[in-house]
Amino acid sequence: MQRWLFAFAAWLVAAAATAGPVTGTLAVKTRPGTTAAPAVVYAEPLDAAAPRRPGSFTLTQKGRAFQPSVLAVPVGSTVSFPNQDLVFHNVFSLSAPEPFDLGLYKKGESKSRTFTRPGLYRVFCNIHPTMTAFVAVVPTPWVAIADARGQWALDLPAGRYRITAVSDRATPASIEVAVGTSAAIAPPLALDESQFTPTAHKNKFGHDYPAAAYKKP
Ligand SMILES: [Cu+2]
Repeated sequence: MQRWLFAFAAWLVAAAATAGPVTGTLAVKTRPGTTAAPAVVYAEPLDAAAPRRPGSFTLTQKGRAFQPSVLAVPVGSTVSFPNQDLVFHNVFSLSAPEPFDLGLYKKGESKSRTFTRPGLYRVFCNIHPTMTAFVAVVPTPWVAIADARGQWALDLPAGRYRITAVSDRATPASIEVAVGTSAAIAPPLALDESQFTPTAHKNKFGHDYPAAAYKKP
């Protein structure tokens, strides 16, 4: 019996180890003359709870921009926001479920935020309205950003998954996929950004930025 159990356990490990990457394509419908926003793709297991694997990530403030502009992290992760500019910056988000404000800070300083709940966070600076970032906090460790051609890949253990794509210009779209012990190709995903209208966001108090804030330095 014990030997059988051992053999079964070894098979499970082998199955997990040999499950190949799941790849797929994401098509994005855009408004004429625009390019698609970077899209986040993540996989949630359907037959078990997703393991919790938080990590440490960095979203730099440089050249009066957040770099990268899109970040995808597993829930529980900590994101640092170092200021590498000569001017002061602020970091805030009014997005549910956990809006936050890291205050004002200068070059060489960094503040961080631990995201304890999944959500799609639009991140801004209260001084510079052109600074925008999108942080997707997802309830699973399996997350990627699709490349410019819409290709994505996730290394998933065998099992069934819901795979979701989302960007800050489109509502999420999902498919389901069963992963065996070899590489798999997922059904195509599609996002519709065509209804997205760019609008000026509000400052951290919910007010318009002063006109002077939009002027180049
Ligand atoms: Cu700023």
